[in-house]
Amino acid sequence: MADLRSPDRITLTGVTAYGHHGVLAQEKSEGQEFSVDLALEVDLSRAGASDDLRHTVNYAEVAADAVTILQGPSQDLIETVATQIADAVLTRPLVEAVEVTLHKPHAPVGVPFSDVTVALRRERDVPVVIALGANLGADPADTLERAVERLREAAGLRDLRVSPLFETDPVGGPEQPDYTNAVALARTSLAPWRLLAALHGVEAEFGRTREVRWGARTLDLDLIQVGTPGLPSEVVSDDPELTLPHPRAHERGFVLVPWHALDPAAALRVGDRAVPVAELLATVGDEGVRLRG
Ligand code: A4P
Ligand code: MG
Repeated sequence: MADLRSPDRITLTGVTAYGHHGVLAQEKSEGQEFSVDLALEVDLSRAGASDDLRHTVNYAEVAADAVTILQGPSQDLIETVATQIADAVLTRPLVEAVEVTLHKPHAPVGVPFSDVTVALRRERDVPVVIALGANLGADPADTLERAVERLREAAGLRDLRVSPLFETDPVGGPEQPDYTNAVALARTSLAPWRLLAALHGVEAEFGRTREVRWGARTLDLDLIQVGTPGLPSEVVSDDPELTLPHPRAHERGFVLVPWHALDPAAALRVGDRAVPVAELLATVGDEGVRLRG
């Protein structure tokens, strides 16, 4: 598989706070100083071009989160504290991985020493829902099947599962052929923005081969949902370049029917509610959406 790790990093070293972590009663009652070093793997190319703080990770907020955990409820092990810090950093959607090094320089070691640390690396791992559609080219069903294979490779998707293919009446737009649609579920470590770029890359690969002949794109890959509604992994965005959840998914049979076929327990955020896809489907109906024979 292609190496999709971002080469860019934000590092923050020596974030210090007084905490009460340790196995001994004295450590819990009196406390001591802890410090943490963080290395965040974040693609910085967009922020580098836009000069916009929303396109990167605010390191002041990350530092504040780390201090809150260092000062927070007492844990016996610094392994636990380091893991809590990693989990908190990874709730930021642009962070694809984080290395945490936690220092406890005054630990009760019993011999002269200068420092003790634990270091760990954790990757982002969130569920994603992708809708696939095609209505041009010699064989749209074959396009979708090959596109799924490219997604696995080019977008670094794990645990990829794909719905059956459906033939669907076109919704909106000019007069055009029927679509073939499917929905894929997977897990990814990519930030949503980088996943969308990977989807566009796969679209372009398929578009290029058909462009001359048909003069139109043959493959549409939409990001429907990132994370689980209501959980810290959920990403909600009103950025027009990447709106999450997809603003039209909840009213589209050609997304809801394949999604429900693949995951009958799925839910989609609509406004401030996580609504079962089955419930949305009951409203929208499955007219114009036929399982491909
Ligand atoms: N964009 C913003 N949010 C997202 C997101 N969550 N996922 C931006 C993907 N893209 C998102 O999309 C245009 C721009 O939307 C992108 O540059 C991206 O930054 P596009 O895929 O290039 O263009 P599009 O698909 O023609 O536009 P749009 O508005 O996304 O159209 P839809 O809503 O995807 O509709 N009928 C049937 N039966 N089956 C279909 O699959 N598809 C469409 C296209 C219409 N009717 C259909 C079907
Ligand atoms: Mg689209």
